[in-house]
Amino acid sequence: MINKKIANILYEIGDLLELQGVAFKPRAYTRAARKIESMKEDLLDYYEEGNLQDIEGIGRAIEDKIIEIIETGDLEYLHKLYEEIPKGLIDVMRVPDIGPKKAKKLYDELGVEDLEGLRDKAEKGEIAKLKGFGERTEEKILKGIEMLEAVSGRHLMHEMIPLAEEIIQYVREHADKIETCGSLRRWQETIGDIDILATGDGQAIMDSLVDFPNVEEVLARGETKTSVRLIGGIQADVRVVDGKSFGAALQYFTGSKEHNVRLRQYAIDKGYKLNEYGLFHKDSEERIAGETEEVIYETLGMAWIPPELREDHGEIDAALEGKLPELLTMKDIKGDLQMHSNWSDGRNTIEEMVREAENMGYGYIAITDHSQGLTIANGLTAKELEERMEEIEHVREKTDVKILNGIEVDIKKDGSLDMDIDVLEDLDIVLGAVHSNFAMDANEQTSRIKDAFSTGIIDIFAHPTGRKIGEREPYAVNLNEIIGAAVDHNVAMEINASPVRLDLDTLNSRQAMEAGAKISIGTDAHDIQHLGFMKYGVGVARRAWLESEDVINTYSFERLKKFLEGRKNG
Ligand code: DGT
Ligand code: CA
Ligand code: CA
Ligand code: ZN
Repeated sequence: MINKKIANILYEIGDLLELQGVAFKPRAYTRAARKIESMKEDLLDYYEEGNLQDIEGIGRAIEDKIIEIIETGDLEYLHKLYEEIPKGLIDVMRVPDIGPKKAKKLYDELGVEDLEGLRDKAEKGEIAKLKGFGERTEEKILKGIEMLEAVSGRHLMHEMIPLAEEIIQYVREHADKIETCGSLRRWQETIGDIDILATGDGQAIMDSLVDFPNVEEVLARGETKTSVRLIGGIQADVRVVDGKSFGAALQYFTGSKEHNVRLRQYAIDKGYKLNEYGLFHKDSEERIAGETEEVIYETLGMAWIPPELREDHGEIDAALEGKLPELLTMKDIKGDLQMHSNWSDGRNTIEEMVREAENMGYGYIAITDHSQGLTIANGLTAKELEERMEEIEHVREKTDVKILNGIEVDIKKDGSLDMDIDVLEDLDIVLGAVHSNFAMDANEQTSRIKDAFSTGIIDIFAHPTGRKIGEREPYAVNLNEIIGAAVDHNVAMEINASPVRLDLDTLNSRQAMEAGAKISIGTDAHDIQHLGFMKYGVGVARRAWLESEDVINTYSFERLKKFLEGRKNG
C-alpha cells in the first residue's frame, strides 16, 4: 500500500512547516497523515475513483500533493521546503526529545543552526536554562547527538534489501552472475551503501543501471565500477568483473574489512596472495582459485564462512577447526511469537494475521496484543481479553495454524505486571515488556525487570533494551544480570525483528546464547505485511552465531508447548 509512504511525506511536511513557525498548517498535515496511516483502504483506490477529498482531513491542497506523489513518485513542494530550511536545523529537529517546536525555539533563542551548535550550547549548559528544557533534557540531547552521528548517512535493512533486489532485476538480463555484497550480504543492521557485483556484458549492465528510474545522479561511471545516487540519497556501487575473479571479488567486496584483513594475513602466512582478483601462489603468481568463494576458503584449509559471520569475531579460527555453527535459516522458523491484532493497535483482524501466517508456511503464531495500561496502544482489559478469546476460538476452527492466545503485558515501574496473575495464567503465552520509564538508573531498571521475571509468568522478554535505531537509545540496564535471570527463570529473550528495533542486537544475542538463554524471534507485526520482517530477525540471529536449537520458534508446536508449560510449573 502506498498509504504509509504518503503519510510519512505529510508528517515530514508538517514538521518542516512547524520548524518554520508557520501557524495552523502543520497541524492540518499531521492530522491528514495520521488519518491516512490508520486507514485500512488503499489510497490508490480513492485516487482512481477521484474521491480523495472524501477522506476526513483531506482538502484541495493535500489532495493535489497526494496525486503528485502517486503520479510521479515524488513531491516538488517537499524539496522546496527542504531548500528553505538550513539542513543543520533539520538534523537538530531529528534529535530525540527535540522535534520541530523545540528546534525552532533553540534556533530563535540560542541561534542553534546545526548539531555542532547544539552540542556546543548543551556542553556550556545553556540549554538547561531555557524554559521547557532542563538539565535532564540537556543530557539526553548530548546522547541523542551521539546516536544520530552513529547512524548518519546510514539506512535500515528493510529499505535497502528491496531496493537492491529491484536494481538487480533491472540489470539482470545483461549479467551472467549477479549478487549483492558488502554490509547488505552480511545482514548488518544498518547499511551505508548498496554494493552489487556482476559478471557479463559490462557496458550493457552500466548502461541499464544509469537508466534505472530511481537514479538521481551518476556519481562515477567507469568500465568496471559505476556509482549512482538514488532518490533518498542512497548510494549504489555496481562492479563488473571477469568470471575467473567473481568469487574472489565477491569475497573481497563482501567484507567486512576486518575479516578480509585477517583472511589476507592468514593467506600470506600460508604462502599465498589473496586479493579481489583471486588466490595466487606468492612467488609464482599462479592463480589457484578465484571463480568461487568456496574454493578460496577451501584452498586455505577452512570451511566456507557464511557472510553474516565475517566480522573477525572468531569465525576464521572456527572455520579452520571445523567448528562453525550450523546457523539457523528462515526454513527453520515454524512460527511467530509476537504480533498485534486490531484488538489493540494492530491493523488487521486475527483471521487476517492467521491467513498470512498460512502463506508463510507457519505451524503456529501467538497473538500478543498490548495490556490495558498501554492506553495509547489501545491495550486490552481482562474482559476484552475474554472477548478476544471467543474470536480466537472461531478462527481456530478455520485453520490448521495453531493460535496461541497471548499478551504483551506491560512491566510497570515497580516491576509488577499490568494484569492480574490469574488472568495471565489462563493464557497460552505471556510476553513481558518495558514501555515506559526508560530513564530509570541501571540498577533500578535491572531490578524492575528481574522482579517481573520472578512472577514466574513471563515466557518471553520482548524487545529487551527498548532501543529504536536512530530514534531511541537502549535504556540503561545491566543486561548481563537480566540474561542471568532469564536463564534462571527460563524466560526466552526476544530478538525483535522489526527493522527499527532489532533488539536484542547481534552482540547481545550472542551474549545471551553463550550464557545459555533461549531466544525467541518475533516480528512485533502490527500489520500482515510486517510478518515478513522475520528475515531481519533471522539475520541478527545468524550474525549472533545462533543455531536452530537456541531459538524456541524453530521448535515443533508440541515442543514449544512443553517449553511454555515447563516454565510455568517450574
Ligand atoms: P557499509 O556500506 O558502510 O554499510 O559497509 P560495507 O561493508 O558494505 O563497506 P563498503 O561499501 O565501504 O565496502 C564494501 C566492502 O568492500 C567492504 O566490506 C570490504 C571491501 N572494501 C572496500 N574498501 C576496502 C578497503 O579499503 N580495504 C579493504 N580491506 N576492504 C575494502
Ligand atoms: Ca556497502
Ligand atoms: Ca560501497
Ligand atoms: Zn512492545
